Amino acid sequence: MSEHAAPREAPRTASGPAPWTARVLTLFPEMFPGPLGLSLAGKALERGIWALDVLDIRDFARDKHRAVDDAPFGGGAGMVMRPDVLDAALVAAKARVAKGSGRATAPVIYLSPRGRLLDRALARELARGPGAILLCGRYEGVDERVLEAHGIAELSIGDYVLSGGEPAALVLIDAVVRLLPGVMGNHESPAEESFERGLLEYPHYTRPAEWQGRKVPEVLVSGHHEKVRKWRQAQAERITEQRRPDLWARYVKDRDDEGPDR
Ligand code: 9D3
Repeated sequence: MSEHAAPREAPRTASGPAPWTARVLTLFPEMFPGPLGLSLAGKALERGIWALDVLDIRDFARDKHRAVDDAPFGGGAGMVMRPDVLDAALVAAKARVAKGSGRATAPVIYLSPRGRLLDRALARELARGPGAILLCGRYEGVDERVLEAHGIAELSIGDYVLSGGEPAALVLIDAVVRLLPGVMGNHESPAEESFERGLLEYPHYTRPAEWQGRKVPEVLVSGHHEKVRKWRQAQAERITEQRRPDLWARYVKDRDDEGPDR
């Protein structure tokens, strides 16, 4: 008898193509959708624009203690997640992708402090695909062989230490879902956001027009839409140049490559 269920061929359904699907492998399934359920992403989840499928890694443990981890070969502190347990969970997750989407299987991503840094280009790339299988690690990490065997890419959300991959998976899902068609209102299309153009945001103001002696910049109350647009652009550039020389260098280069006469 096979240790795992065999992946089946994808049946086409009358319900149309499956939505973008996050399939999360975790030891803490109750952490999902978590804060995402309260946000824009939660609304989109209710509306079926994306789907969330959470698999509890412990369900794939075979022994009587349902052990998912073991001591590291070579010694040292902490525990390592077992490759056989993770493999069973990954095989199940891949089979569910194939069944649901009628498409190529989604990329498998291991959230890991050793990974490539998440950026908006990767979020966009993932949003164009059928979804993602997200492996969340706990303890010291996962057995290296399972990463090789499943061709898994590693992804970090920044150079600081988390207690596990789950918060990083929530960040990744949030960043991708808001790029899916129909998630954001028209007034706030992702392409119009400063960051999508490679700049930080300009400053925002609302009523009252004067607060604790501080006035809203005159141009914003003037009603000159073209002047407002130019002021905001200049502010976004000033703030980006001051705070993020890395973003500024890329922005200047992209701008000069695209249109030297603008
Ligand atoms: C105490 C263990 N650390 C030794 C220096 C290694 C380590 C293992 C596992 C550190 C953190 C973690 C848990 N982190 C993640 O799973 C994680 C993560 C992160 O910590 N920072 C940024 N992005 C990510 S994505 C997943």
